[in-house]
Amino acid sequence: MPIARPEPQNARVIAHVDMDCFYVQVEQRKNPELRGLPTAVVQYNSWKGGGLIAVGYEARKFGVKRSMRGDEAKRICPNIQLIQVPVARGKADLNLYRNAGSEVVSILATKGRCERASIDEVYLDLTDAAEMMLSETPPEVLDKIDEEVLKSHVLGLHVEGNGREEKVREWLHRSDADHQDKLLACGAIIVAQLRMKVLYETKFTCSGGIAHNKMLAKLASAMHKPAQQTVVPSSSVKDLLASLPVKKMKQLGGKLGSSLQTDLGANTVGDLLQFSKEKLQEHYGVNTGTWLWNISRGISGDAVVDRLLPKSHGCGKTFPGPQALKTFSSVENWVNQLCDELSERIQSDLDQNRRIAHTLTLHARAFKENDMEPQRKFPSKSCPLRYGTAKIQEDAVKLFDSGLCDFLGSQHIGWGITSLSIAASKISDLPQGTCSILKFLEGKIPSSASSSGAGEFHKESLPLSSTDDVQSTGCTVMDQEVKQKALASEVASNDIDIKFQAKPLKRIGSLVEKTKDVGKSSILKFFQSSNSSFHAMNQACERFSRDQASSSSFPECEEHSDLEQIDEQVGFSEGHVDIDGHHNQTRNGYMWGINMENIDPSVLDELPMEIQREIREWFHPPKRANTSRKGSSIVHYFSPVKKG
Ligand code: DCP
Repeated sequence: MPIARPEPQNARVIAHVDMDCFYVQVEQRKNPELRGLPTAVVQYNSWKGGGLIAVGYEARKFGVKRSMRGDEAKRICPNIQLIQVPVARGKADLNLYRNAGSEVVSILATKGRCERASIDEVYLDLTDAAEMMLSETPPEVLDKIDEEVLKSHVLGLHVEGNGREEKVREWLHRSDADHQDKLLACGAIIVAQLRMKVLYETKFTCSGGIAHNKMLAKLASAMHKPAQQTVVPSSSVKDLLASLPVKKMKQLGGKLGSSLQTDLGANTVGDLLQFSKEKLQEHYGVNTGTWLWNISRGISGDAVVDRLLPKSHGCGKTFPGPQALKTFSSVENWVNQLCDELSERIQSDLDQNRRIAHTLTLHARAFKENDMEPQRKFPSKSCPLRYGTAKIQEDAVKLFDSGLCDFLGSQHIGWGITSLSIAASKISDLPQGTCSILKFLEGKIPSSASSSGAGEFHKESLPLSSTDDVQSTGCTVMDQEVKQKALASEVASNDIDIKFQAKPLKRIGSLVEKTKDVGKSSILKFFQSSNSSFHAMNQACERFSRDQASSSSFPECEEHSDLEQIDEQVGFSEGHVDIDGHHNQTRNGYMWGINMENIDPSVLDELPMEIQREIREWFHPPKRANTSRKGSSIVHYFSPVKKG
């Protein structure tokens, strides 16, 4: 469901940058002989020449489209070069493209807040950079303006013949322009510079949209491709939306857009202008009605969220036509393969970025033979995510079983699976201190244990090291803006089951007991002794406070009708319930269901003062505590250098 957010009072400069025919460019950089040739990237599945997933602009001139298969593309463009996506584990391996996307993001992120919205697109908030340029070197005083800036398309600027660059130069130089337009002019210069830097450093071209909000910037970036940029001054918004088909607007591609067409007779976004806010609210509820009223006027207050990494990891595989999976063992085989990849990716996210995923979701498309209820969809299922490939596989198979049960209902008939995907979502940062304490505990484990058991412990127990709940940190992973492309499936669940975390910590305890010096350690005993304290400290370490904990051996499932709906839930987890079923209050002594006063002080006394202080701050944070500050004493104290 879209969220109605008013625009902030001060004008912003927002850019949307989208790579051009991205996978094709990546392949052309890898193999420069392909440059200039009509090229497309095809899926792993080679049926009818493989489905096209990216089409280069040279091939588009021949009418080749993404919806085609390779054979058809060859018919209309015989010289087309069809490149198959890299393959691993019997399916497409997108790492090459993901990494290429990261290269671009690291360049774009240098000028302002940057939100990676998909594998090949980002939003940038360039307000500060534009304001600074305006106060130091406003465009009107610039003698020389780069050609790339002059090639910009400025909506509403009427240009005939070849005079566009001159017109754009005049527009940029206008001293009588209002502050908003002057900011956009600065934005256009900054985006052109960034795009050139991307080209210079990565050899990739991209296109950009520059406007006062994300919605308009995204619309604009797609208007002139490849390797161009489009600016949307406020005065042009009305005309832009007047002709924009509702279905082209983000969030209106589905049922809501269809309802606008059939129930209100609104075919373009501009058509909505004729309806009062009250009328739209009456039809679609207060929030959606307000949002519709806003967007028809080009109003959208969505912020650019500071996020350079994906907000979830997903991988999937389709099994079209005769390839449909019809037995449990074939499904299990593929679920295992997907889990293997997912596990590798979340582990590397953890290692490289110190981020941890909390929720595992399985989604499938299925059919029944002689179906009596063809509308019934295979429900998406979620459960708390446990680290370790075998555990993810085990849980994913159970999620599938559960989904299939619901899908079949009481019917005992044949079935087939035409697509499977799994995703790890609800990703949050690992707090520095927590990780270091776990490392510290690990460091106390004798080396014989660490070569076998400790490795396992490390993997299994890492989910314990979660950070704050999303709301209390204002964590950015919950933002709504992610295109559902190859980067990730967007899924969420609120349930985190503490039982999954208990085992690894117990294992730490038993391993630790084997060591002489650590056996005495009361902080370690603390972890293993008191059950309630154990849970509490467990949560203190993890901050995994979530709705309910289940004691069954089967992961608590959540059902979602479709991934879009799941995405909408992200970021709206309500008040949390601790493991005892009590509502947690955030950032106080009871945050994790434990009162600091209940901890035997000697438990902490063994640790150096700075570490004690940091742990105490977890329970009694100072008013402006900054738990993620750099140079955390815990991190320094237990840094790997000291460990040995
Ligand atoms: N992609 C995919 N499957 C899809 C859509 C896209 O695998 N159904 C991949 C291939 C694309 C990349 O994501 O190269 C980016 O998708 P875009 O929609 O941005 O399209 P392109 O970058 O290919 O082309 P354009 O220049 O039109 O943006």
